[in-house]
Amino acid sequence: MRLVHAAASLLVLLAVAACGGDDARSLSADGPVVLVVSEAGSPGGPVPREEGLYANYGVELDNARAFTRVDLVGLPWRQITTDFPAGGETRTFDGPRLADVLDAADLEVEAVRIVSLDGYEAQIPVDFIETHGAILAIRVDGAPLATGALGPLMVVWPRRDNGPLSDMGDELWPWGVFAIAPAE
Ligand SMILES: Nc1nc2c(c(=O)[nH]1)N[C@H]1C(S)=C(S)[C@@H](COP(=O)(O)O)O[C@H]1N2
Ligand SMILES: [Mo]
Repeated sequence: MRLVHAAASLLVLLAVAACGGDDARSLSADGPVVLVVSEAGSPGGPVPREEGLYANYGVELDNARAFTRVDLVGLPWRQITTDFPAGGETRTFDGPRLADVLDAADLEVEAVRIVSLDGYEAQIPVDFIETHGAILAIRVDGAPLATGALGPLMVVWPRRDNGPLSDMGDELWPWGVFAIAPAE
C-alpha cells in the first residue's frame, strides 16, 4: 500500500517536472515570496493573499511589493563579516543592501517596521540604515539562512568594522524577517 502511495507521488512529481508550465517554474526557479514591503511606491510582483502571519501581524498588502529570493539576488549586494550575537562568534553574512531593497520598493518613509516570523518587530530610521549600510542577509558562511534558524532574511550591520556601531546590541538585528512596513 505504502509502495503504491510512493509510486503515485513520484508520478505526480514527474508530471509536474515534465509539464514545465508556470507551476513548475515558480516552484523550481523563483520559489516563494520571501519578503513583502507594505505601502510601496512601486507595488507589484507576486503579492500573496493577506492571510496567515500577514493578517496576524497587521501587514497590509494592498499596495505591497513582493520579492522572491531571485528578485532580491538581483539587487546591489554586500558582504559583512561580524559577530552575532554581539561579542559572540564571527560569521560572514551576505545579501542585498537594505537601503536598496527599500529603494526598489519605492518606500518613502522616515522609519521602517521590520517584522519577523516570531512577531518580533524592530523599528529603524531609514537614514540610520543608509548611513551604516545594513544588509538584508540571505546567506551566512555561504549557506542560505534557514527558515526556522535565522532565515529567511536577517538584518545585519557592519558592527565589527564600523566605530559608531561597535557598542551596538542585537535589538536592531531581527532574524526570521518576512515583511517591512512603514513604522507606526
Ligand atoms: N526575530 C527575532 N529577532 C531577534 C530577536 C527576537 O527575539 N526575534 N531578539 C534580538 C535580540 S535582543 C538578540 S540578543 C538577538 C538574539 O536573540 P535570541 O537569543 O532570541 O535569538 O536577536 C535579535 N533579533
Ligand atoms: Mo538581546
